Amino acid sequence: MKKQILLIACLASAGHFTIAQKSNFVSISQDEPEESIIQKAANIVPTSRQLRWQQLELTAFFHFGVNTFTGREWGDGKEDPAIFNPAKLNAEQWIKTVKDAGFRQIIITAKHHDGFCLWPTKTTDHSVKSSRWKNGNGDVVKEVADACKKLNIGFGVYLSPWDRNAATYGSDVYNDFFEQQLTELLTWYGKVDEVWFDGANGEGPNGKKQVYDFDRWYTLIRKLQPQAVIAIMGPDVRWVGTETGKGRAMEWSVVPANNLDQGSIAAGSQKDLTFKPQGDMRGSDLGSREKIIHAKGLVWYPAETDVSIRPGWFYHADQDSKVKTPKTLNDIYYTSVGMNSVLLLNIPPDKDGLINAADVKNLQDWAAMRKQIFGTNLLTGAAITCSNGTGTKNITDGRYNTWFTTRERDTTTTVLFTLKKPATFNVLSLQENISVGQRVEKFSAWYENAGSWEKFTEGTTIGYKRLLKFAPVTAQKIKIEIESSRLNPTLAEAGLFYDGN
Ligand code: FUL
Repeated sequence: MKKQILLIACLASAGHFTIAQKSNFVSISQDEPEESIIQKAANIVPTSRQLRWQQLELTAFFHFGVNTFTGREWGDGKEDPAIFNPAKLNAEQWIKTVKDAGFRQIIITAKHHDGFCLWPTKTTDHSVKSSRWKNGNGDVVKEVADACKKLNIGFGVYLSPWDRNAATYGSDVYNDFFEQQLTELLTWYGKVDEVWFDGANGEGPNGKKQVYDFDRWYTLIRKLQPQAVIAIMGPDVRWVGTETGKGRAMEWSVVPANNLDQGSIAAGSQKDLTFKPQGDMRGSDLGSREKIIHAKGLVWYPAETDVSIRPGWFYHADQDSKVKTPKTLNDIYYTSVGMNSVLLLNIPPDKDGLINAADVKNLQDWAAMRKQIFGTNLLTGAAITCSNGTGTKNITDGRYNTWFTTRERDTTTTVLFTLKKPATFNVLSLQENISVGQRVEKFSAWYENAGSWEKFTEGTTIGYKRLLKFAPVTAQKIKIEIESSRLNPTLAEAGLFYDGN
């Protein structure tokens, strides 16, 4: 609870907590009627940093460090820094590879649990300074940050609070040491767009555990890089709860604020559990009416789905044949981006300091597959009608910021599309305009078949994006029914596509 209060104070001090109706947090009084709680939930909106982040859709993770050279997944902090020698390192190749595949932001593991720093930190010698790479004069973080700037994509850092090398781990001094590392990363490399903390909290070299001072670190990030989202062990972005690439079919970005307790996030962050029916942040339902009506507060806290393109987070040569196929990556796209979350796909550079050819090829083929599927919206050019809506034409223009809604407080609607000629499709894409809130609770999609309407798919939440795949349908008349919404529903985009893979 203490953490919760501090967290809210942190958001408030950052200037993103207003008492106006439109904010990313509301509190709820004890005897508040259900209707009022639902109205409040429908009016919670992302902060500008959260909105920017959600619209990225695809972000890339680069796990790189001493583990790349030892073949381990978790180093013990006793590695000789000399082993780090990515002789052909070319950060532009990393960034170009992911940018060409549609990624719009990256996160580099500046320090993993082994404590080895990829930048020449002043806090420890356990870093690139003591490696053979560039005779100790190199800086991986700088090369990556510069490449991001040059190719114009977002830049983020992963800094592991768990440090198996730092002698001070397990004492207050470690929190100062960590703050200094964070300060270097946030002041030496220009703009930082995401800071990623995981919850691992194991023992340090002296067998002690650390009490992390997250609140102090959040304040520092807000001060030095106010546009950066703080992810996972942080207030802006929530871990979806698995590392499988599969999100929730019903994914609410508005959740009870009591869920933000950092302790329960930490407890689950190392585990790949299937969603539990209720309880902590890993349940299958975090934000339905039943969940929010007993909350003390509600907050915009969207999901990020992290998964590796390989079985491991770090590069291992014997996994070159196990790189996820374009089809598997595409399935993950449906269950992450298509389930109202951002995909954080890990693509680990190899010992040479390059993205391996196997990963490059599958990323290129997956990007081509997405272009082929989503390049043609079969609803484009259709006649659109809706008895209680406004501006329906805007929902197939490919622009997120033009949108449709119903008359105020109309919480159901039917949008009818008449195509110029029949088309065959098996994917439906819907997007709400989340800049006014997430509202839709239930929808269905129908096609006209010889004079009668048949349902071809349905769902609960939409959020930023919902993708649904179903058996192919050929039709000329299609209707989307919003059956339940917390307030007048919005649609920013609607699309029908054909995925032949
Ligand atoms: C976890 C870590 O323990 C893994 O090594 C990896 O970095 C993953 C993304 O987060 O918490």
